[in-house]
Formats: sequence, C-alpha cells, structure tokens
Amino acid sequence: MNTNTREGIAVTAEPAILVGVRLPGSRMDFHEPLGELRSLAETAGAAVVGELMQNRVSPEGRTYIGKGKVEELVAMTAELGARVIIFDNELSPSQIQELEKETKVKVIDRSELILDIFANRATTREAQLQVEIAQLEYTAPRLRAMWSHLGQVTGGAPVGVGTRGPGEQQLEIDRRIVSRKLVALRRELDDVRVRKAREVEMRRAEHFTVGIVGYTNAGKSTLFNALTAGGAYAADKLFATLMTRVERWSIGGANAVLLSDTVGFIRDLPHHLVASFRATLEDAIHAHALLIVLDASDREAPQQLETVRGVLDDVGANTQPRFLLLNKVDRIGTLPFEERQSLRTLEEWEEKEPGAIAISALTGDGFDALRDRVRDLVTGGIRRRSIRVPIASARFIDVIEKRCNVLERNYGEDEVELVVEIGDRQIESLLPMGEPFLVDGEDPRPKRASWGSHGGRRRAPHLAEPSPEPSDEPSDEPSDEPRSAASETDGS
Ligand SMILES: Nc1nc2c(ncn2[C@@H]2O[C@H](COP(=O)(O)OP(=O)(O)OP(=O)(O)O)[C@@H](O)[C@H]2O)c(=O)[nH]1
Ligand SMILES: [Mg+2]
Repeated sequence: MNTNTREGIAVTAEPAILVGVRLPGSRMDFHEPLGELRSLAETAGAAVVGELMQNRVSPEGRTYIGKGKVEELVAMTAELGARVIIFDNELSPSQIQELEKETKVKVIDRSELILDIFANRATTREAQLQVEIAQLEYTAPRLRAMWSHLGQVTGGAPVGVGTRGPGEQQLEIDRRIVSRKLVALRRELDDVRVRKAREVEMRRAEHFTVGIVGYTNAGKSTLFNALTAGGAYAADKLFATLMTRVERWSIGGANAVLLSDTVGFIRDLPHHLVASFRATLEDAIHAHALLIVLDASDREAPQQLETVRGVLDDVGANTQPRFLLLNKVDRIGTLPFEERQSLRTLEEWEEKEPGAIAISALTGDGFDALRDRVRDLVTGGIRRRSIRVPIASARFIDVIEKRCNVLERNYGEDEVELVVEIGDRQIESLLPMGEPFLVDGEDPRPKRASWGSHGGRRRAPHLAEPSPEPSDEPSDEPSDEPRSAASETDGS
C-alpha cells in the first residue's frame, strides 16, 4: 500500500504544491490565478512550497494536466519535498489515482480542501453533521485507503482495520458502510434542522430580520460585531465563521431588527456543501432583508458579488430586498498604487449598482446611511395610526408593542385600541401572523384574494371571530409565512 497517498484529506503543516489549469471561460483571478487557492491552503494549515499553472482548451482525460506538465510536477514534488498536491480544479477519482501513482504523494482538489477547512472549524453538532455528510458524499468515493478515512470521519468509530488493499469486495463493503452511516447522519441532521427551522420561524414572525451575507473574508462578522453587542469571531481567515449568530441591532427611533451573521460564500463551493449548509443559511434565506457585504478593496469584488448572488438564487433567498454594502473603503487608500488602479472605483460601483452603500466595518464609516436605509425599509414611512385588536390576541399585541412606538392604549370590553407610530411596511409585516386587526378602522389586508377561500366573498375580519385557519382548505392566497427547511423557496 502506498502510505504517502490518500489516507485522508487533511493537509495540516504539510509542504504543498498548488496546481491550476485555466480552461476557456475560467473564473480564476487573471492577475493571481492561484491566490485564492493559496489562502485556502494556508487557512487549512498547509505550507505552500510551489505552484504550477497550465492553460488548456480542455482537461487531459487521464491526469487532467498534460503529460509534460505531469513530468514537471513529478520533478517539482521531489525537489521541493512536497507531501501534498492541491488542484484548483475538480478531479475525478481516477485522475486522482493516476496523479498519485505518478507523483507518489497525496493529491486533493479544491473542494476537498474546503471540506477540510470546514471540518476543522465545525464546533457545533449541526456543523459537524453537515461536514461529515459532505465528506462522506464527496470524498469517500475518491479514496483508495477508505478504511482509514472512515476511521477519520467517524471520529475513530470501529469500521475495520486498514490493512488490506481495496479489492472489489472490500470496496463493496466500504460502500455499504458509507451509505448506512449516511442514512444515520442525515436522520440526525434532519432533527436538528426541524428544530432550527422552528426557531427561525419564530424569530421571523415576531421581528424584522436582516441577514448579513457575502463572500468569505468580506467583513461580515466585523460588521455584525460593530452593529450589535457582538461576540462573533472575526479574523483574516477564510471561513472564520461557520455557524449563524443572531443579535439585536438598534436602527434608531424605537426600531430594532434582528441581525444574523453567517458562513461566507466562495466560488465553486462544493455542491454537497451548499446543500448541507442550507440549514446554516436558514436565517438568511428567510430574512426579511439582506445585507450583501462586499470587500470593495479586493480586485475580485465583481466576481465575488456574482458568486454571492448565484448562491442566494440557489438556496432560494431571492425575494427579499437587498442592500449592497461596499466594505473596507478605509483600506482602499492604503493599497499600493498598482493594486488600487485595478479596483473598480466607488463611482463605477455606484453606476453599476445604484444604491450601493460605501462603508467601513472597521471605522464605522457609512453606518448612519446604512441605518437610515434599513429603517426606511422597515417602517415604510411612519405615521400615527390607530390599531384595533381583539384583547384575546395577547401575543399579537405584544408583537406590536415590540415593533413600534405605542403612544396610547385604550381598553374596551373585548378589544384594545393602540395609538402607534407605524409605517406601511410594518403593517404589512404583521399580516402573515393571521391575526384580525383594523388600522384606522379599515382592514389592512390587500383587497384581492384574501378570505377568498370562504365562499368567494371578501369579509372584513370581524374582531370577535378568529381568523380563518389556513389548514381548513387550500387557499391560493400568497403566503408570507416562513417555511420549513425543506421548502424550495421563500414563497413570498
Ligand atoms: N481595513 C478593513 N478591514 C476590514 C474591514 N472589515 C473587515 N475587515 C477585516 O477583514 C478580515 C475578515 O473579517 P471578518 O469579519 O472575519 O470577515 P467574514 O466576512 O466574517 O469572513 P468569514 O467568516 O471567514 O466568511 C478581518 O481581518 C477584518 O479585520 C474594514 O472595513 N476595513
Ligand atoms: Mg465571519
């Protein structure tokens, strides 16, 4: 058995050679094609000792890179004492096998490297489950020494002793172990997700929620900490954050929203991870609004924005209003002239993305503008209005009290009149709760569809009567309700 090759994908402290193949239409950074892979490798703990690039029209079937490049790689590996070779491109199991045979060292690809980082960062049970599942799905079929790998991803569970080579029969047994393990892990993750979805749903029903999203290292956690009581881990590392945090953010007046910080996005994120981390993105998917944080001091910012929008579409977070935040503006002035020249200027951003807000999460620049914009969205033009609610709707009354400034409370026999300062959007955000209420004596529900499932007549909600149960009969009414983790889109 070749002990130098794949017994696992961990690259900690190993001398590594990076290899990238630029294919037509590649999204690699033009100036520094392996820059991101280097950051990822270093984040994973590897010591990069060499780099190799090749331009190709298409990958070579057997070894991905051409024959001459393989020879070059073999020589480089020996000369530099590399113990691992990391490809920027996705390799097939047989390509990995061929390359390992030639170079005599472990070969992994970018997806596996990302999985390795995630595995090291996962601290909660949820994150660990997600990573284990993704590793089994992605890596296991690519491993030759699968026994020892299984030992690794199952935390040393007794799955056999890695002494025999992987004969056909052995591989079949391996596959069965993997699929049984996957079923168990998925079941456990499902339980976690159901609980999580319920939490998100509750938060969303009672508060206006804002999700911070963006490319990894864009400054999301720094912004989150600056705007709230903080506590999120921020560091100059890729994927510093793996789990979501939620805190209250005061946006002025009596208004506050719940802000969430979450895992960063990256181009070509392994599919398995997108699926697995959907639960981690739950808060963002269902948030009433999104803040997209972009590192405007990074040359790659336009491509990163494209990636972020792509992932948001993939996970179904595409209906809520978004604010684009051009972060790290303080850093732009400190860059060497050449690097600054290659950035898109703030004027160019403004032209391409009208309404983008320039900020610095570090200095607090632009926070006032950001707060004003979010407050306008949340309130939608605040006015003094009278809201009448059945006295029995205690929780609903509580929500109104939490969300807006109450000026007067007049209690009747079975209803209460709250004189409040409230905006149109705040009123809209109360509708999904399904509680009957009147605003200045009028039913605030949109004139169409509502109540339509009840014999086609549109009825004003009678205050003494409970609102119709949505589960009674199917309704074509568009619903703003948060859905479970399993639904495809937000639906609002
Ligand atoms: N100069 C400058 N640096 C910033 C700013 N915002 C964030 N940073 C730095 O950028 C690095 C990454 O910040 P984080 O807040 O951890 O980034 P993140 O988006 O949460 O990253 P992940 O959790 O890894 O996805 C840290 O070193 C921050 O200090 C800013 O406005 N200006
Ligand atoms: Mg973070």
